[in-house]
Amino acid sequence: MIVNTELEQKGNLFPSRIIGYKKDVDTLYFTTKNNVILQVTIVRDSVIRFRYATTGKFENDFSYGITMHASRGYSFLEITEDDTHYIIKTSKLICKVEKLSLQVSIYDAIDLVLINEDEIGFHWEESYEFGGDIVKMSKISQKAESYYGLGDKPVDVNLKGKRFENWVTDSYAFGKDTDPIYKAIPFYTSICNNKAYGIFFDNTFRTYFDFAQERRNVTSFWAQGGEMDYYFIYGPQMQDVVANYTDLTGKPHALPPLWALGFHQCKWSYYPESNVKQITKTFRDLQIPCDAIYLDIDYMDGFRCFTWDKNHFPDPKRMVTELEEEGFKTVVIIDPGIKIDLEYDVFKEALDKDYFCKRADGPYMKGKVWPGECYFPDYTKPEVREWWSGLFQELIEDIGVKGVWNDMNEPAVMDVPNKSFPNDVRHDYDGNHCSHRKAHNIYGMQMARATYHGLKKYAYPKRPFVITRAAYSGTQRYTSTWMGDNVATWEHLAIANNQAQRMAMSGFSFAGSDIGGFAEQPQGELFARWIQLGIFHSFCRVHSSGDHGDQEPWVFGQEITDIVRKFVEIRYQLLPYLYTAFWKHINHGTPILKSLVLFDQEDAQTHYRSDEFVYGDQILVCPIQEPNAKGRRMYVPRGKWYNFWTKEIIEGGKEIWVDADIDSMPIFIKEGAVIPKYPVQQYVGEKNFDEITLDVYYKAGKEKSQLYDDAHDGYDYKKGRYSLRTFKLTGKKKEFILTQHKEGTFDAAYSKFIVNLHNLPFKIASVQIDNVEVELNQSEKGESQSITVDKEFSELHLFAK
Ligand code: MIG
Repeated sequence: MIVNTELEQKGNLFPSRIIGYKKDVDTLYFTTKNNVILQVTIVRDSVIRFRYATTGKFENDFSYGITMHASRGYSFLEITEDDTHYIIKTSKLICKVEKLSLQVSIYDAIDLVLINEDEIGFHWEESYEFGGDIVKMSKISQKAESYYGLGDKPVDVNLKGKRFENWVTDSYAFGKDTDPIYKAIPFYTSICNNKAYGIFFDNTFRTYFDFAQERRNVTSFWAQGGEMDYYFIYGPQMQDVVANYTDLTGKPHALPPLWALGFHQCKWSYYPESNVKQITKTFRDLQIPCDAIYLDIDYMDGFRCFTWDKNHFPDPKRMVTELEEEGFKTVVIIDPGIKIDLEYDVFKEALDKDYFCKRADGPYMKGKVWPGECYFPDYTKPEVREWWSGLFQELIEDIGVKGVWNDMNEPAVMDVPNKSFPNDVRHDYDGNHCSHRKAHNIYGMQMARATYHGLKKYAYPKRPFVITRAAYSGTQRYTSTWMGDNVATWEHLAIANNQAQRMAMSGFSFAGSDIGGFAEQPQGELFARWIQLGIFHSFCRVHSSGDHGDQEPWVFGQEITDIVRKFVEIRYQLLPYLYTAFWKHINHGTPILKSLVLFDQEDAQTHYRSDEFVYGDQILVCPIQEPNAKGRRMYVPRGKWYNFWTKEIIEGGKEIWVDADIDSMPIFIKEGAVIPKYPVQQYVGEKNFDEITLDVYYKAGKEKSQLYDDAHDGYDYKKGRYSLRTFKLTGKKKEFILTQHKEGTFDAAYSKFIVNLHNLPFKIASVQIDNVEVELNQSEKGESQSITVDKEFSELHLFAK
């Protein structure tokens, strides 16, 4: 047992020895002599929840982070005890609880290797000011241990040696290492000795994480209130840790409509209507694909939510309909602050129904935002969320707006030092009444949730699309997100790259940055390089503050315009690949972007790589993050990869130089991959094409690829109206086989396959489709051969002479 007098002197309290033990099905309770209770719940064989009470009693068990759909159940559970410990065994883990100190250590149940152990473990400090405790946990950090996750932190991928704070904050023009910023995702993954585990500290108060910063051998996390309540998630693969965390906190409730994965154009602000129309027309004139146009706060009447400035937008419904006819979806911003104005029906109704947040002693929470003095709905109250959802009826059902963008929901308040509500503001917290200290980090999440339910209802039978700025763990169930107010600098391009990767490994895959930078004006070169990165983020939107000049693809001259078009076209061609990755994400919790460490944790070289990432499962990307570059050095993970442009094959596991002039970037395709491609369209659904391209990257051996498809909107896919094609490739010296297994009842418009075969080691002499010899319908291009299969097939068999 550790007796730490120094810590005691600082006012810390510690559990004493265990005097009671009780088991209730999947939950164990250990009670100490000084009335501390440790509750251990076996969620799954590899997921254990630890929860501590210091007063002999737990709070009501309620969480916004954990989804009701989380998987539960284990295959094995055995509890034994010896002189010093209680020993809990599942099929994956052994957890020992020390009788004298309540300290926990966790081992792999199969090879008995220690995965994680408490240093001091749980301890706390009583909070005189607010009551309750400051709850703390300290764990041993092993020498080679690395740490990843925590959402949007603008730092390199590996968190070791750093300390962080989680408190969602409006952070205009944040920079590298600014902390905290917009999101609070108190979840990290650790890797040590090739075993990965994760910790999700489900506490919505201001939380802190220290990854061996203060003390080299200790990692700790603590919160300014609430309970020590964390989930230990074992891999040993990082991919499984992230998937299990995503299972706990939830996957997106539905696939996004495919248009939401297209290219989006935004600015603060496009108005009046003629300006909006001129922007959308230029996209079509220049043939740069685009699916969505955004209206920022100036579309409203005096920034009153759910109103329109009729001078600038005389007939919103007509405009939205006309935009839709040109293939543009309209997305509008909605902020939480409601203007104090008794003539304004939204304000009046919320006031009458008592929906606004109040201070501790009863006055309303008044704060200044864009509309001037505002009150703020308490989205933590179910009735208020229900009301808020209802407000979207006209916008969505009648006017035809397709997406809603929730901003300022940290909540941001202007002209006050802490940029937000004061601590004493009261919240319903779904019946668990509390102060803003507890509700702050989930306020924006609950707003986005209410918005999502409104859109879901009124967009039906179409799918909703929501974007939020503030988020807590679990927000990914309802909405996409962006990184907030970044800056048009090269450093910010690298930050955006890191943030998107980090969000993906934190369970939030539907994310992207303001392409080109929000504050300040990018040079054409920076804009082009940012587009190149942005097409590989699931949310792909250009946005800027607009006060430094224009930021549309064509404002930087012909050369840049052509480069932007070229890359946006690649995004549109790869839409079926991205859609498939999204499908894997919502079904299996697989992150859409994979940092190299997540892709191949066994290779220690990947543990500190920040720039390169794998998009989906098979495309390796590395953005150029410096001016005047003709290429860059990058690490290629193990295995063989094709250069996307030259089709040259590279053996990975090493750093290489890659040429990439301004019109190119390093992109590699995994050997054996079958990459599906749609034809270029100016917007999703523009063309009703009858053929799809399969880019096949030959491999001597076997490889599996998948292609998911459905109607691209609506919910029929949930009833089986989807198609999941599994391709299995077998490459031999003089023979090549591609089998296709199709699942689901959806029939796509295409039934023709253009199969491009890269690096096939022989010249095709004959072709069999489903065991029947067919006439050779073939063309050649450099090293690549191409054949067209004009029907659905189960097996394509190619032979050399
Ligand atoms: O105080 O609505 O991050 O994307 O354009 C600024 C205006 C408010 C901040 C958002 C930004 C948006 C801007 N908003």
